[in-house]
Amino acid sequence: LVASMEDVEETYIMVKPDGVQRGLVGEMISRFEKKGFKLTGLKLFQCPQELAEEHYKDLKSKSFFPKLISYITSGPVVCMAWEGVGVVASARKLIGATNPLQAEPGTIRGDLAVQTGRNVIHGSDSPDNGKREIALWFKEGEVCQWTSAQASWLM
Ligand code: 3AN
Repeated sequence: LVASMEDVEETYIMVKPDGVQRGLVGEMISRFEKKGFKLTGLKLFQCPQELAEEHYKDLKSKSFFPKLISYITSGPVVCMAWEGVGVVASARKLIGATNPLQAEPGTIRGDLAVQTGRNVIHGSDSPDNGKREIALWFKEGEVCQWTSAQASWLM
């Protein structure tokens, strides 16, 4: 069963500073790999203030915005681009609810986090935002296209 290229989406996934500091990077990458998605971009990165503000610009009016910006810039993050059929919604399911106490066991936040303000990972909420965020966090040449050995039977 070969999916049409039109069904292939891309999403921006980011291990937040608490995930890096707690040594959870491998665990989180592993969940997306095992699911069967394709990693097309990966880097450890200290996020500058302006980029954090641009990324979260829709939340600018929220009371927690300053705390959110200082959290995201408090240490390095791991930036990832993932590709696959239905990857945007599926990644959100793998990640779980924004409030980790409401996230189902088995999800990343449900298994690994407690506080909304320290919820270890970000995932784009729509295909359009996936494209926008990958363009925001990666420079040209940092996202790679490659053919997975699994492609012929999984995709
Ligand atoms: P999600 O990351 O699940 O898409 P959004 O887009 O509603 O959730 O919120 C973006 C980020 O803002 C969250 N990941 C979280 O870090 C932070 N955030 C959202 N709501 C709160 C809140 N009530 N208090 C503190 N931080 C929040």
